[in-house]
Amino acid sequence: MFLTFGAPKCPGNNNRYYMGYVKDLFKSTADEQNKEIKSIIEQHGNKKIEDVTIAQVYQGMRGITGLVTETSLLDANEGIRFRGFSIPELREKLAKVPGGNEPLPEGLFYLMLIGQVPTQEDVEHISATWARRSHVPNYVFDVIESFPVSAHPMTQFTAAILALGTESKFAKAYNEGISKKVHWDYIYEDTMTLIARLPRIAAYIYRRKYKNGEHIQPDGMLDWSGNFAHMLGYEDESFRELMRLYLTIHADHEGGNVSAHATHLVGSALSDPYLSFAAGMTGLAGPLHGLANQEVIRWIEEMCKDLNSDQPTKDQIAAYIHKTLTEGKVVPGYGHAVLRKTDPRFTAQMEFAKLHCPDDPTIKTVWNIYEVAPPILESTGKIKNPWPNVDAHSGALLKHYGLVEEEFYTVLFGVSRALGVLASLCWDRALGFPLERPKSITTEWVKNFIKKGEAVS
Ligand code: CMX
Repeated sequence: MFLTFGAPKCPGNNNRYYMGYVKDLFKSTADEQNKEIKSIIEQHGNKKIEDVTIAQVYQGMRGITGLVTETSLLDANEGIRFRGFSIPELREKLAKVPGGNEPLPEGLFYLMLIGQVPTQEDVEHISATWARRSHVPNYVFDVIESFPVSAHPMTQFTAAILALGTESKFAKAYNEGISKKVHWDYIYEDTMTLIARLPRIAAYIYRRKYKNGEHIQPDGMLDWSGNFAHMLGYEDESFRELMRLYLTIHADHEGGNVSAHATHLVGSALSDPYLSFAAGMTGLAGPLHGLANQEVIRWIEEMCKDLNSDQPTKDQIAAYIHKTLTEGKVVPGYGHAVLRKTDPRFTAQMEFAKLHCPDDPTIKTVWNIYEVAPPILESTGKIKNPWPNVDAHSGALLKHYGLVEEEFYTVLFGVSRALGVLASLCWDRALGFPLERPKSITTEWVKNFIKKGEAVS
């Protein structure tokens, strides 16, 4: 049993932990931030951060600073920091279950939302709130059931999120004509409900597709990740610990990645959080982004099949990497648009594996790839980051515990990603960020621009 805090106390009794205090705290924090941002724009709004090159405009806007995301910041060499805290720091500072070693993602959500490390009571309050809101209406299951079982889990997941959106408090209130000043309130309410319900939806898809539709009822006394592991059908405490770590480290990676950016962009049109998050999930389902976790394990399994070995040698792995590159394919799990070093999310999973399952053959293969791949990728001369990203390790760990259905892996990523992108959506509305609408140009425009420049010089 995890929850020791019980029902949140009521307002007016002088206790900080009254029902709804997190929302009030969020609002007062955001009001302060809003004042500061207004004064920054007033005093420094005309200062230039950087110039943009023609190459950047053509090549996926790499390196262009174009949006504010308060929840986390990515450094190319050091990796992600959530509100200033690195992953090793989060593992140390965030609340855990009694006797546990891994941080509870509820704590990370609080940190991203409020900007302060939560107390144990704060974390238990979030856990209790999500447990209370976790009931998924039957029509959402009907939508999932309407898909062929063969449908990709990310397709079922996204459709279920859209179905759940018929309950959006924001959409309803907006239709009734609310003031812009209270948008954040309804976005916050939808956020809490949506996050609370995602594990049940994801577990339903998993059990339907892979376990003959034998569903497992939630256990409201468990933490968010523990209950998710339980509903998936994994009762091993060390798997629950893996889920706590997994759902923490995948939660956020600043604002420019496809899932975060898509959620933010769609949210800027005042689409409700369900629509916005579904957009993020359709982006996460791409193989260059979240689906890479599925691709990694497939690539390893194909290599093993090709070589007729469950633990290929380093020379064999090197040859297979060369073969993959020669065939014009990517080596999944390697490279990154921003990072230029080993992803600390990879390292955190490696540390977990060293402690819990160091002799697993697939995990050993992941570690051998880590030794062999970077110099080969670097030698191509074009791959900017030859180091592993988060997806290079996650599948092998899941497989170790028996969660071998790799098509489902991106759904796990998605459940976690909700924490970051929806906390950010709350911030977007609390700060009153406007509709996002960058300028695009044509190649004709670029050619004229070059001509004009040449004429002047
Ligand atoms: N294997 C083979 N080629 C790779 C590569 C890899 N792992 N990583 C980059 N490249 C190639 C690119 O395809 C590009 O080739 P072209 O010039 O022929 O188009 C070239 O190297 C330069 O790319 P880059 O600037 O280093 O990388 P990008 O910022 O364009 O792309 C990413 C980043 C992640 C899409 C890319 O590294 C990749 O495809 N990696 C494999 C897929 C993957 O692991 N994705 C997960 C990322 C993490 C996540 O979002 O979950």
